[in-house]
Amino acid sequence: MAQSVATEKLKIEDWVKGLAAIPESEFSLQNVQDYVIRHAVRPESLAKYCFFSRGNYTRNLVFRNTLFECMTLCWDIGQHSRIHNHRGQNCWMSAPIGRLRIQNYRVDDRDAAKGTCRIVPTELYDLDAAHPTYVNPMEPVHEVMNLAEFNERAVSIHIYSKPFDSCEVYYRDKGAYADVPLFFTSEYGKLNLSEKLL
Ligand code: 2CO
Ligand code: FE2
Repeated sequence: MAQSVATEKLKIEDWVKGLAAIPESEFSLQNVQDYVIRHAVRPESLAKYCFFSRGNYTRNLVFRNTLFECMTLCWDIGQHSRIHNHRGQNCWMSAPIGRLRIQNYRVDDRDAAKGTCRIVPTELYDLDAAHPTYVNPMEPVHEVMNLAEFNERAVSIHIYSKPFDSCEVYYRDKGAYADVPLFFTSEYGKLNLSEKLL
């Protein structure tokens, strides 16, 4: 995946403003990836959007308009996502703090009536500050892992266009998949009231 050649390090708020200045007609996979490569986020500016939970990785909304949403995901050591898709939306990811491993999957024999499929591991790669990436629209099912062996917390930034609040989760052993809702732990720096961080 692309090598970072970031020339500018911005506070997250300024980084998001720059993204929001890209017109909808130019919000393409390549243009946004170019922006992410050229503009890095200052890790210390993420503090307001960082909440860790022993239970699960947390999702923290930084910005949303009708075109895209931007959030931090905070991964404690050993935490990982479920195997999931992005509802056909584009996704760009960077990790200003720590390192994450990404496993992509191919979906075979999808039977929508039965909710069954077979998922097959394909590409495996790492995400860190020097290596931002985007989800391959041709193979959009993946799993993100902060491996115990990395031995450090990670904070990644995800841009989704357009925003989505549910996704498909794939259960490898059962050969099944289902819709699940997605929730934010915090929004705009404020912990959601229903959230009980462990
Ligand atoms: N898509 C997952 C989420 O929004 C995180 S894995 O990386 O895209 O919770
Ligand atoms: Fe994802």
